[in-house]
Amino acid sequence: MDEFVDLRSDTVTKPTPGMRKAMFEAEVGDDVFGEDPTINALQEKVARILGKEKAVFVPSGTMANQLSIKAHTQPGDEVVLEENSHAFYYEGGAGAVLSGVQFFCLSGKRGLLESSQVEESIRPLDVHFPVTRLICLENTHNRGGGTVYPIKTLSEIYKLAKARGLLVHMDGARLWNASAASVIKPEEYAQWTDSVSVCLSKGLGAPVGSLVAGSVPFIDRVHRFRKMFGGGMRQAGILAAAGIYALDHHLEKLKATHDQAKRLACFLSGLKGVSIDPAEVETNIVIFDVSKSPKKPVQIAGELRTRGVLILPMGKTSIRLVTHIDISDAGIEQAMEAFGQVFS
Ligand code: TLP
Repeated sequence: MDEFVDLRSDTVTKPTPGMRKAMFEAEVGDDVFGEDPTINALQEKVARILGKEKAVFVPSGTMANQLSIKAHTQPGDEVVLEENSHAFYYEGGAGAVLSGVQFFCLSGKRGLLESSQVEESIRPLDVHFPVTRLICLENTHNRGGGTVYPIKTLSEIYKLAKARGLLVHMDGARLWNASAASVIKPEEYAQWTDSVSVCLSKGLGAPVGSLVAGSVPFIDRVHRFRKMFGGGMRQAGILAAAGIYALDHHLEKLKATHDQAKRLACFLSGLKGVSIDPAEVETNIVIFDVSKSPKKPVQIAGELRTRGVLILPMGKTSIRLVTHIDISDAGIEQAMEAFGQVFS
């Protein structure tokens, strides 16, 4: 087998020669002293793209979410989010440990919440209840299948939040994908948030890095907690250079990865034992159900691996595929051939 077609995640991309050159040539300094010119340039660039006052570079999407929760809340506050959101489902209970917050989980439609649901979750002012403080939304929604929030819903939730004195954080790990799919600029999405986190290491192809953006006082708090959580880095301009390169050269490639996902979904919808509606695939994530297949996801993953295709089982009956900029059209062909054989 030459090389695997790796559809497990868009985190698996490797830095391109152009990106490595930019990293090699990056000017660096000690970022804990605020002296890394490349990090400063990335932070300014991302703040500009998101239409926020300030942004700060952090090691991961998980840290970006958790720092945002920490900086927005006090221990004992309640955070409203969707039950399949990354900040709740995949971050090891960090909100409880690091910020002492309680989560109020709502069930979204393919991960997306409506403002009426959010409204119902807001606690009355009463000594029996925790204080509702923060709403976290994920755009695109990973476990929802790469779903894109309608901008109208975001504006409704934000207006509700402001009317009730609440804050809104957006986990925009894949905000770039939402933007590529909807042709709505990242700053238009970000205007309906108090803070937004974005990732450079998924979809965009950089090896490491996320940013949190928001108001100056908020980012100053995030910056303080970043140091406290051990996320202060030194000559990390090498990493920031990869991020700048990714924003300059890879954003435009995302749409093609969405087309690949749609192609895979259309093909899968014709296979026996697979349930998926290709019309629901909006970005680069394809989640399909195999409960009608005699094979379990783990067995399917094993059979695909022997055919050079890597995928991720998601629970007992679903499988997730994620397309990304390191997958060629020949790779998509190879994957379809392998799926055809496994589900024959
Ligand atoms: N998602 C990863 C896994 O952790 C599941 C993936 O392969 O999709 N927010 C969202 C919406 C994410 O999908 C992820 C990563 C994160 C945050 C966390 O980012 P990192 O891995 O940088 O901590």
